Amino acid sequence: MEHDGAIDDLLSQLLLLTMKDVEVIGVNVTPADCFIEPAIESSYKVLQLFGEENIPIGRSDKNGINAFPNEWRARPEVINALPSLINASYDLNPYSLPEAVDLLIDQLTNAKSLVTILITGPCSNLVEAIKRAPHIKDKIEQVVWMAGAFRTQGNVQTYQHNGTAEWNIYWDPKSSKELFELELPLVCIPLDVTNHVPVTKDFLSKLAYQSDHFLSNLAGQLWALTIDTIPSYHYVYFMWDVLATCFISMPENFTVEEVKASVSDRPPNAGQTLLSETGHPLKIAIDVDKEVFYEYVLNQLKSE
Ligand code: AGV
Ligand code: CA
Repeated sequence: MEHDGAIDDLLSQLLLLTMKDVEVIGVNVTPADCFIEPAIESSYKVLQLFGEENIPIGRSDKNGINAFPNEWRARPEVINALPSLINASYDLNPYSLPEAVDLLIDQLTNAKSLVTILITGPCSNLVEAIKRAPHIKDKIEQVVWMAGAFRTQGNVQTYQHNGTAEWNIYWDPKSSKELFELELPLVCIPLDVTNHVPVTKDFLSKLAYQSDHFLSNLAGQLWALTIDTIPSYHYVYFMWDVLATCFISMPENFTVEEVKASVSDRPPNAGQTLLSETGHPLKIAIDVDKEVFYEYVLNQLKSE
């Protein structure tokens, strides 16, 4: 798993660890939608909840081309102070961890079978890993990436930009463009489908009624941090990464389309994913069975 430390990235890591058929062989953290030290701490604490602290964590020190707002990056710091995580022991030196690209190359090189790469942040580590060690391409079964906005507006609202891009691509449009050009077996879970699954009060209410389960209680605390009061699209928190994570275990509940697309790497639409016949083949999810999805998440969070 490649994540970038935001609240739904941590929830996604947690959810992935509840999936009985999934063996997680490494977690890379990139300081995109987070600052790195607190994000490594929470990532490690989540592994520890499952007794999985032997899963290696890789540390990325990449700087994106277009940084996330600091207010968003600072939010994950709160995670480590939550009642369910504050006392989890944390005896890890974040500076002693392997570098993310090295870890990715090592884990893929040594893998005995094909590997699925779930990316819930930018794709910069993967692209650099393939440049440095092209042989790892043959170890990739599939890349599942929460990224893009194909037939809908983006979620980047900033200077020098026309609002067409999704943030995970916009952070590093150059690597994103290169990833599409590599033509890997790639499935994007873009805003087109994540827009269907907001974090609703109804969902949080159901979650709270099952909060005697430790994971439900923790997840409820995490999602509560995402509820903003301003009722505009840009303040709605969606199940972005959580939906992409569910694609790993329930792909049959998604509608997937084969398309051709490329990525713009310059203003005013840097990071826009453009559908065109001259683009590169990939798959995009365009719909999901919402009821099944919300039910599945609630159910998995009852496992501890
Ligand atoms: O564009 C969605 C990506 C997902 O990987 N992230 C959040 C998810 O982790 C960026 C993002 C978009 N809007 C945000 C974001 C918001 N309002 N707060 C924090 N991050
Ligand atoms: Ca993310």
